[in-house]
Amino acid sequence: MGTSEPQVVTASDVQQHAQSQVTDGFHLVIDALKLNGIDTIFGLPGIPITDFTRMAQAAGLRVISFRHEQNAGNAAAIAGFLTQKPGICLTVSAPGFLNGLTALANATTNCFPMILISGSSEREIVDLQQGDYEEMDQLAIAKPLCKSAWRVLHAEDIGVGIARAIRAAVSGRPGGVYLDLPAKLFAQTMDAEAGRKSLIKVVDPAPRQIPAQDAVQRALELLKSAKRPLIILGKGAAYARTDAEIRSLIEKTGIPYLPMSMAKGLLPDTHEQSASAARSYVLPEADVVMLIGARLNWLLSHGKGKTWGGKSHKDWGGQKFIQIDISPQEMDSNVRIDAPLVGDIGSCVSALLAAIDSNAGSNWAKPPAEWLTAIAERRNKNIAKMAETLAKNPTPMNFHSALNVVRDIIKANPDAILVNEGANALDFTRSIVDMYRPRKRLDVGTWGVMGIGMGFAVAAAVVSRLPVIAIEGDSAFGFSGMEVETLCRYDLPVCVVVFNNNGVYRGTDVNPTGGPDVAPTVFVKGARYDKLIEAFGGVGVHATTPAELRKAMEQAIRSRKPTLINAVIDETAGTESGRITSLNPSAKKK
Ligand code: ADP
Ligand code: TPW
Repeated sequence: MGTSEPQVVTASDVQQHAQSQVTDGFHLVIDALKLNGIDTIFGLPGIPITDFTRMAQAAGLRVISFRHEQNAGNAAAIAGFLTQKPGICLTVSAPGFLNGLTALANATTNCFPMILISGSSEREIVDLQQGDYEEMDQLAIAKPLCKSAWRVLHAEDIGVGIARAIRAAVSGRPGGVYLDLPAKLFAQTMDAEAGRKSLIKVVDPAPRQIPAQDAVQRALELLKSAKRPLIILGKGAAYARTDAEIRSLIEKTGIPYLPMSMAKGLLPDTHEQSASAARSYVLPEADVVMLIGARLNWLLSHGKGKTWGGKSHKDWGGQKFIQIDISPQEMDSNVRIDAPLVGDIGSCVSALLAAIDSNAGSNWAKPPAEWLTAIAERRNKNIAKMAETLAKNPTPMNFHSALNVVRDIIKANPDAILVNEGANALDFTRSIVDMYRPRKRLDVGTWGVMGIGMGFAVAAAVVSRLPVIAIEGDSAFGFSGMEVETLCRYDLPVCVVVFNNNGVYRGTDVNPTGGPDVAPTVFVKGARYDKLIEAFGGVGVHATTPAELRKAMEQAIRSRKPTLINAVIDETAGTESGRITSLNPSAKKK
């Protein structure tokens, strides 16, 4: 704001700070973050944090600026998921804070570790509600939406504040944390040596939680008794980074498994024990189900109802459940958990493997052949049916013919990170595009939230330096589309593919009154999203056939240039809300 000279923090300023006898709030926050291995901040500058962003950059932190705080927040959240370190989002007061809050709440819901740090206005004025610039009691508002929320008022407490924020974000069930830093704090000074001593390097921020032996035995006995066992892997398992142990458990026991969306690739989707293509068969038929880092929420139909073989939507199917989770309170949240195994996934899976070895050695009985054969039959049939659909080449292009290309591109580039949002664009991508490596699929998660696209894409490229492919419904893309400027500004190797079918879900609705407004789900027809990125120097491509899409995606991966492909999809393709049409309430009165 204002018209004063642009401020630049020079290397000599930094050196001066290092040598000076006093330090201040700005530098203590930066030093505390650095001391704890945090190297990147995602944010958006303004009063009172503009200088902070300059100083952080000068001090060697990577500061990635966004065009809207929600995208910076989503970036921080997914950086947390990908690195097991809390992702940091930095915002200005009131409106900036609120813009970041959706991402904080979403991170908490998804168990992603992140810290939202917001500058805030003067406490005395806020508390007396005297109308300060961007006045808001941010701490009170953040509290119900995250794991913990704190405010630091004194420079000497910054070390403790950052340490607690880090611990809260990554220990136990990971989640979002809010840290309120009033403007006045940044300018407070203190003796540099005392300041240095006040900082805390957090020791063992996410302590292992070793499961009790009797809980391990209970789980093992239940698993052994199973005639039709099934393992479900969730994104907690992907987050835990115990890929080898999980693979070993699955292969040693021979139990078929289902990966939840963001657990795809933990084992390659082409693994012979994957039951993904027989999901609707295995859920109701399984007799013992072991959940590893997955909750029995709506995404798993709450563990009951017809999906699980129950008679009506509230009836249990009669399965017995083993659940591995770090949160003891997760147990019995929807149905009875017969063998809760509480601890971190690494420790739990290792303990199970050790118990299997000492119980059965190499003689662990694989599941009965009838179960495996029945699954294989369904799976092969469904895969063959899908192959037929994918081989078709209709005009205009539809989701299947376009995703057949994406499927090949990911197969050829298994290290690329796939970001995915939309309704049909999400559901079809999840089921058609096989993943081969862990933590390569990032999507709308537990809430099914639109708007994660460009924030996730930026963070994935920044923390991994790997190519990123974002498959976006045209509506979904709109929530964060302005960040294509951010992709270009940082020259990130991101290829955005907008599946453009002229609207939310589809582009075919009509206004029943015949009036001039289009229907609520319809967008401008034939929009050219590719032109958006060209405005910022990126590569824009208009693709109307699978061949054009393939050529453009291959080129994007090769060049590593920020690219946006406007992939024109049949506007009649797709269904209302994708796979979850039934969640729409139906009107009793037509
Ligand atoms: P999905 O959506 O893939 O089914 P969820 O987000 O519902 O997965 O579940 C993830 C679960 O993983 C949460 O219940 C969380 O407590 C758990 N979790 C996360 N990290 C760990 C870990 N390191 N050890 C054990 N459980 C974990
Ligand atoms: C924050 C509701 C779910 S899916 C979707 C919306 C608006 C967009 C679907 O259209 P799109 O995909 O992206 O063009 P496709 O392939 O079906 O054509 N606001 C938020 N989150 C959600 N989930 C919605 C609205 C919604």
